[in-house]
Amino acid sequence: ADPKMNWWKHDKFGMFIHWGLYSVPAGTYHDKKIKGIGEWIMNTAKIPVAEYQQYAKQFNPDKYDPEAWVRIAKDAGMKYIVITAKHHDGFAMFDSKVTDWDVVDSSPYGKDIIGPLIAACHKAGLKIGLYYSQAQDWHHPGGAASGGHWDKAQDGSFDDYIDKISVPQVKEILSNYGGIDVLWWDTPQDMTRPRAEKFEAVIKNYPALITNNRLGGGFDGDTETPEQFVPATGFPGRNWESCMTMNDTWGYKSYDENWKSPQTLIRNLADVVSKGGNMLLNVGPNARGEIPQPSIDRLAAVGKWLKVNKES
Ligand code: FUL
Repeated sequence: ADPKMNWWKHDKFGMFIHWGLYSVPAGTYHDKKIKGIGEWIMNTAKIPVAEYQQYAKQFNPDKYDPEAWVRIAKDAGMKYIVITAKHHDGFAMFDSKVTDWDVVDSSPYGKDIIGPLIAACHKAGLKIGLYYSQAQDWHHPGGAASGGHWDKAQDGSFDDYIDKISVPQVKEILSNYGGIDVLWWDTPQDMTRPRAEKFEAVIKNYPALITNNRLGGGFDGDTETPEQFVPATGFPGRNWESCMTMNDTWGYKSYDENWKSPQTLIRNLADVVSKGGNMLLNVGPNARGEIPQPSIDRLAAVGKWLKVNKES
């Protein structure tokens, strides 16, 4: 057993946060409700890069209160948080030096989102992980896109994108703050071994860092990542973490009210833990920086159940 996994195996329950510019359209584009998960709206609706860029000008989360988020997680019995530092739309929620496509340079908010959440987690004794979309990037030229590019502005060399945007940004998020516990890769489209090795070379400098199995290029990482399900028999011999939504989207959609009941969420948590896994349960804050009330209510119910059953 790998000692760096000790806290993770003990802690079992974390909060996933999908937050980015997609919280501005919130599932609607040109007055049309766009089907599917909210953070994919740019791809699903084939929104041109220049048009999607306009959402940045509307991103000004006046209600963002990372300490309140951490309290909500803690009261739910969660011990760690994983937040999207950059999702597939390529928009960095931190101050990146290798692009202006980030919250500090391109939004009226003009401040780092990630740093204050890391600080709040550290202060409260929660572990913190960063999600980073290393392959898909629908903004920077050359970035991968599921289904292919739909705008000429996206064309370019994937290797240049890896070398000039993706790898440098991974270096940034790991070195800017310190104390990052998890790096959560996603959708390894076109990730060959030589490409993945460039990321491996960076994370080697962080021996305590836990990474998932989504880097690609044949690297297993530390954890399996069943998405939206509980594997019947777990993953014998592997650490694993089910990630799940409370409604039908990761990123905020204003009209998705298909909430799972607290009973279902508690049963899923017990199911996962009984099979030896972790649960990463998602919230999708809105563009003002609020976690939707139905999510808050459900997390409170889970926390109450854990307390009654003497969680420690
Ligand atoms: C998927 C992504 O494409 C979704 O947008 C979401 O982030 C989920 C957790 O992973 O593969």
